[in-house]
Amino acid sequence: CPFQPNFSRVLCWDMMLKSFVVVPTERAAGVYHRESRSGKYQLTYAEAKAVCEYEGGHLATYQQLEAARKIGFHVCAAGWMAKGRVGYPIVKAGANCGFGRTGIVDYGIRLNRSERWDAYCYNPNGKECGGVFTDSKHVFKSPGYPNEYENDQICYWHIRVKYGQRIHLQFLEFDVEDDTACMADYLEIYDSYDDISGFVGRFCGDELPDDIISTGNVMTLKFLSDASVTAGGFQIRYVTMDVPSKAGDGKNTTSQGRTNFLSGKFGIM
Ligand SMILES: [Ca+2]
Repeated sequence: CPFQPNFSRVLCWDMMLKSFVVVPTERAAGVYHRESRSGKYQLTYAEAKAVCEYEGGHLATYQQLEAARKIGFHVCAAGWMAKGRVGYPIVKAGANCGFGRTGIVDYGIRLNRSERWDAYCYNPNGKECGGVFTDSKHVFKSPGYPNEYENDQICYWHIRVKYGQRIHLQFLEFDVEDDTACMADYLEIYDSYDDISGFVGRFCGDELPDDIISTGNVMTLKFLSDASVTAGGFQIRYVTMDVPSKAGDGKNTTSQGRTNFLSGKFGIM
């Protein structure tokens, strides 16, 4: 243990997680949020566990959720964790979520396992359906790509890059069940930490959307498919842009950040 040679390895690891030491990305990046296709707060503990296990992972531990939070994982929805614990990760304090605090909002170990919440899974080798990404570039693929995605998917991708950087999204392939209002299957893009604020657009069909450039250093992508009809899926690349630019002015961007969402005022680092 670099701090206290007498500490046990477990305590040391716990201490390192709680300290400034860089959280191993691969450990944190395997954490993702799941909700029932029928909406928020529909999963019992057994169901939440089954959701994660069905995808080859397991319910995230409190420590894994906190590790993910430290690299920017922010979700305003309480979910089951391992051992029947419930909570959610807050990076940016807000009046409407997390009681104005940051950290894991911890509801503790629930005695009643029939309560219905969302789920936090951990699976570093899972299919490409969500997680938190801090690299300077990455290509998101719809689950199962290049095969068609399956029915009843909900994936959240959280992009958190360095403070001062922006995120440039480029659609490489795009084919999502088409309907006029994108009610069936869709990809939504948010210029914010979560899918509550900063809505940029909802996309479906097989036309490649224009590039999108964030106003800050975070973005959230949400993909949802309903119970019937699938399609080819998508590949979306992001790269970071170091130099603050006048994103939103260019004709190739559809980002519509609010006026209080200006460069340099919004960041997690
Ligand atoms: Ca569909």
